[in-house]
Amino acid sequence: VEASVPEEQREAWKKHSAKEFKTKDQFEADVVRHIETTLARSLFNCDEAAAYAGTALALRDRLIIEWNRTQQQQTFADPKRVYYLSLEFLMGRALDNAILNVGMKDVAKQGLEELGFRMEDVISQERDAALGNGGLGRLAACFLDSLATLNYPAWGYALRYRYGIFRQEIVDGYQVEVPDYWLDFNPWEFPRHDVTVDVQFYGGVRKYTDDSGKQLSVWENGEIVTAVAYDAPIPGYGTRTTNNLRLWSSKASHGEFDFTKFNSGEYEASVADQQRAETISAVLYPNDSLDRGKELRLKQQYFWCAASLFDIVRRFKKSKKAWKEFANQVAIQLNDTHPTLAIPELMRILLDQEGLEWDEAWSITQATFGYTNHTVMPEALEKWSVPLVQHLLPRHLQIIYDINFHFLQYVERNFPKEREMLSRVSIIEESEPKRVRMAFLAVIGSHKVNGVAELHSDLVRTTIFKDFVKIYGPDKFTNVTNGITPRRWLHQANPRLSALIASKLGGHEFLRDLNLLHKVEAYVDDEEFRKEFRAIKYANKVRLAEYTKAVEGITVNPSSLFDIQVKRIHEYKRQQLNIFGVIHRYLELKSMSPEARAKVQPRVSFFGGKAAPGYWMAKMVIHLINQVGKVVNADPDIGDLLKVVFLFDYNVSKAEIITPASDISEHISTAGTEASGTSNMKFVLNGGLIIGTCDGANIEITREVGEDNIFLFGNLAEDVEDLRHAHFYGDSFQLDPSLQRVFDTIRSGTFGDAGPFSGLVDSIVDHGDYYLVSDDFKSYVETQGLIDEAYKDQEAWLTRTITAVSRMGFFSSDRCIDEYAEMICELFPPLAVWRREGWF
Ligand code: GL2
Repeated sequence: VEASVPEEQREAWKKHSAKEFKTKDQFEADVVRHIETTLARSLFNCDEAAAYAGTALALRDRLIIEWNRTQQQQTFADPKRVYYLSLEFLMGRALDNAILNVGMKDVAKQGLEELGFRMEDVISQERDAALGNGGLGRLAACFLDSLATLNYPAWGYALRYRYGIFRQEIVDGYQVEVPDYWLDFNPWEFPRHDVTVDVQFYGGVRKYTDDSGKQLSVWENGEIVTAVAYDAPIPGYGTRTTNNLRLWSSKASHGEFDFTKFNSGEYEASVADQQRAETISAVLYPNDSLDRGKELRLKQQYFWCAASLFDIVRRFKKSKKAWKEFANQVAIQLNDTHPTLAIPELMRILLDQEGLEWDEAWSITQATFGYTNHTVMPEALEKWSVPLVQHLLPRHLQIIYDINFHFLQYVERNFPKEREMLSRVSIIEESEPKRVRMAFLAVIGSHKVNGVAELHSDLVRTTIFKDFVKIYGPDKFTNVTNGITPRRWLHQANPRLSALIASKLGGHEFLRDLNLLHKVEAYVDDEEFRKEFRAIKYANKVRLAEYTKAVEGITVNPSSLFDIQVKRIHEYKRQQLNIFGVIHRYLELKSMSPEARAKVQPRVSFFGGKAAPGYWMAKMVIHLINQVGKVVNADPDIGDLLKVVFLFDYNVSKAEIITPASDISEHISTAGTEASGTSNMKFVLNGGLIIGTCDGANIEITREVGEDNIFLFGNLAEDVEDLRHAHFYGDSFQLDPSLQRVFDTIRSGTFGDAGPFSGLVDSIVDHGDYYLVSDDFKSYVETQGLIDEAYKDQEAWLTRTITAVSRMGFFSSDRCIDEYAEMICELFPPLAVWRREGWF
């Protein structure tokens, strides 16, 4: 590797090379220097925001020193790198995590105190980096943490949205969306104005013959938009490895505005081009598990794939290795189908720019890509209209057709008797207009395909990709059950619990090897341990109660059972089932004698989550929750027996407060619809139990913690089809009388104007109840009753929660990342050796 500074001058460099702070004094010096010089403030006008900024900049310096070192080491060693392409990274706050990962928690806490600030206040000044919708984006963020912690040479690639997921406000019980402009001050990113890629759209394809007589294609005369790289350092925990998350921002290729147009007086046109270009990375699409097929979204996808692949190929070419080495050096993991265009894009580079033959280009491509599927729900599976792709990406459409041609030929040869299979597996759906099935393209272009929990991976194999299992054999399809990073979701969110565990296990090693948690089970009968465990849960509930009082103005009693459902609002996740259950509970309470009421277990039902702006049903669920809360919370008969709280603007940093405070959390999707879920893991790890359906990772959580430590209910995935069928064709649709009573109450106007809620009720009563709310209602309510009873025995409950925590080791995202590395990216064994022996 060539250095830009000659040998003789390097001494001065080495002498002055930046050093990371190590002591409290050095930390304070860095913070004060940044506050005084970078921010131009002083001790006379340093508020908490400035203290945050100074602290963040000091930490950033430190991270970037490690980042530089990591990148240099990787450049020299040139190992295989893994690239995680994800349109979403739901990072949350960075400061707390950075302080923790570099092991400077005490230094920073004391240093800030000496400078006159409380660490908690400083940390809470930071805005969340909310470049994602929900689980899929948060999973990507956990993966980055694990990749760095395990010393994998890994990069994340995404878009630098100017607006992340909208902020949610509640006005008159309705969701209102407010733009999330988060870039006012973002100390965590480094603009790399020298790292740019020109990305083409539209234009046409010209065929030509080169000097050797070979037929080639070139894509030309399109519109160019420039991608500019912004880098965010990703520190590993307890290691010096600091990886990179590269976010692309779009800008007009001719700079600020078009001078030719500007000079000829076309002022508006000159700026319009610039704005059009910038629109590409302007905003995150706020749909979770839903495909809307919008042109701008396709533009985002290609823009990001093209820039990322250019960057990856540029890095590979620096090593001067032969193309056949590409897949030994590069593993690209596709986080859902959003980056599937990377497949035809790599083919285009190899064929049109590098002059490779089809077969070689294809085998390189297939060996490079792995594809993770995150849902089997039809409305989420992306299909782009052929005319749209033709218009925007004419060369890619040709390549997709060629891939399809080769693939269908292969199928025809191997399955000559199954002609109907051809149309079923074709990448092109013969609809009007025709559409490109991105999931099929992703399967065909990858060497491994995985689902995200065992049940989900089974469904992937037996439903949406059934034919492909037959074509490629079962080995191509695998499972990697999701996980979460214990650094953020245990140590950061619940420092006291982490400290308690550390006190028994002799240190925090369990944060790097979560399986060590099993040793906690030995303390399940230890009185002192139990006492502290219980006190921690109570303190976490008090914290949430205070938060609820502060932001919602609702008083809740921390001794009540805290029942929490926080996640995106979606019919399949069935928040409607939960709120119908709450209404049922309310009606039961109302009809009870005072003596009976005195025996009831008091409960607070917390909800939180955003609805996609165009998702009417989800918005009405939010409205119903708020309206029910209004009535129930003001009912003097009810008092503390039941409270209903909708926590607005649920996001990652709020999850860190909410998650440790649950007694019970709800993961109650219709069986077979929630691919995995990851908040279920977070809640149990923090000492809460689950009420859930046999869906997604709930099943594996049950396997790990034991059936006694989870509350399962409802129909099984294998029965869902029959039940749906019966709703339409069976004997007349019968509602459980208590659900009928809930609907009657809603219709009677008890919770305000019933009009907005008619869709919710009708979808069940008149439109086939697709999500089986009526089928599962009874068993849901009964199970909630069992929970009330079980909770009364506080000692037994405590035993269950401690036992469950101790058995959660499997759900670390470190375990997932090792599985991906071994099975899919084939980074094993060299990196495993580095990992074990400490690369740095
Ligand atoms: C999701 C699944 O719905 C969710 O169950 C899973 O935990 C995550 C991560 O694998 O992926 N799929 C999806 O499209 N979104 C998810 O959150 N948006």
